[in-house]
Amino acid sequence: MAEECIFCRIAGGQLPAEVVYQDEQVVAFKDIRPVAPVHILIIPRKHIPDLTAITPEDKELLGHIHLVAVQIARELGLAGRGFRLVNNCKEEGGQVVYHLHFHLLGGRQLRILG
Ligand code: IU
Repeated sequence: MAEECIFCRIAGGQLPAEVVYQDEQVVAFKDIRPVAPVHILIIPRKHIPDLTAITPEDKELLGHIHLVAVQIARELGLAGRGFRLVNNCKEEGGQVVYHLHFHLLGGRQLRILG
């Protein structure tokens, strides 16, 4: 855990969040500034600053994050309609919080990225 990392503190329960799913490896919670009717962040408990910091050791974790995303999407009725799973990587990718996270977005028609 990185002491100064907000998402590590959310994962550790030291900061509040609307958690929708958690297990030994990941925590999923509602984004505080949602841009869609469903906007959930899925984070590993392990502190990984951004996507470029992953290693072969994280293969199983990354697969697990995707399985959790689909499970949450199903539970929220999005699996049939569709949704988006996004990672913003570093400055030009629009990353603001430097703890790896995936945005699960849905509940409205999403536009092509650009
Ligand atoms: P980004 O991919 O790093 O740009 O996204 C960070 C997201 O984290 C952004 O959508 C924020 O609204 C969200 N967030 C949050 O849900 N809770 C927090 O305490 C903080 C940021 I700081």
